[in-house]
Amino acid sequence: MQFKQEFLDKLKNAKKLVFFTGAGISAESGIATFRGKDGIWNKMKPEELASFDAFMKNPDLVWQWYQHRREIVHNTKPNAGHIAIAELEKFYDVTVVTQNIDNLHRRAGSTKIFELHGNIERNFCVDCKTFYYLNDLENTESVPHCKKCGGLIRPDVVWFGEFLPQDQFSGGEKAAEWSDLCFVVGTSAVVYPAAYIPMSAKRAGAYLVEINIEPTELSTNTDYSVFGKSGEILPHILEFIKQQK
Ligand code: BJW
Ligand code: ZN
Repeated sequence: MQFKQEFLDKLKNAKKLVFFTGAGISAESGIATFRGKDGIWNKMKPEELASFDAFMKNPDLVWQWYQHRREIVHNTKPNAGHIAIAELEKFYDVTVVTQNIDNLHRRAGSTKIFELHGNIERNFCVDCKTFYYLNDLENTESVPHCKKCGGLIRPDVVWFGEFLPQDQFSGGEKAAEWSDLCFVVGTSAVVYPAAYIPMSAKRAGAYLVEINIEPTELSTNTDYSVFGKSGEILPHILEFIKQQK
């Protein structure tokens, strides 16, 4: 695989890398993306599943949808893209800033991760905010209730109209601004405020590299766009670095 020389030179001299990732990086693990031909939002309406109003209107339906997605996540594994990012920690200071809730970066071995849209493994009570992991819950076929106050338990993910966890967003934004190279991998970059992060990185001087199977909203603003599957491209980048060091 041939990469642009300017990119390879930046990579050779870089110390801090940020990977800003979206659903596309997990596509090769068999997890559906949101938009595009086979995207989740083609079959389901986001306003009926991914908002607090939707949850309060039909908590069992929303809970069961997340249970179904948890099963998919539990039955899959990180792919070559996740693993290459984790291995790059041997050569660089690497931070992952992910919009994904699927835990696959952690399972691949990445150690510095900011999760902008929460984590499917965690849940909390909408009333008293007590956290629950799945093992803490007995009946998970219908929406569970809080052991302390009886409130509804929801997944700890960020739905439309909700604020992102402030520490995760500001930590991710700072890492991106301090990075030498910011890779934007497998995201349509249309959901805000997350999509501000790559632009903040570029404004602060980072070299912006996109890896996607097709052009996105961001493509006209990147320094380099590499089109192809992240599970194929990222291992090539790792190989190049291994040969240099
Ligand atoms: C591959 C590949 C391979 C495939 N290799 N690549 C109008 C303008 C601007 C903003 C807004 C607006 N109206 C509303 C808003 C705000 C809204 C928003 O941004 N909406 C836009 C969609 C218009 N944002 C919010 O509501 C956010 N909160 C907020 O703004 O708070 C402030 C506020 C508070 C109170 C009142 C008002 C405002 C919250 C956003 C939360 C997003 N939540 C979700 C669900 C998370 C939980 C769950 O998973 O169920 O997050 S939605 C969904 O989209 C999910 C994702 O993280 C997010 C981003 O999607 P992503 O990852 O980019 O996936 P795709 O499918 O879009 O793209 C996949 C890409 O991969 C594609 O490009 C493929 O080509 C590529 N690909 N295979 C490489 N093998
Ligand atoms: Zn409670």
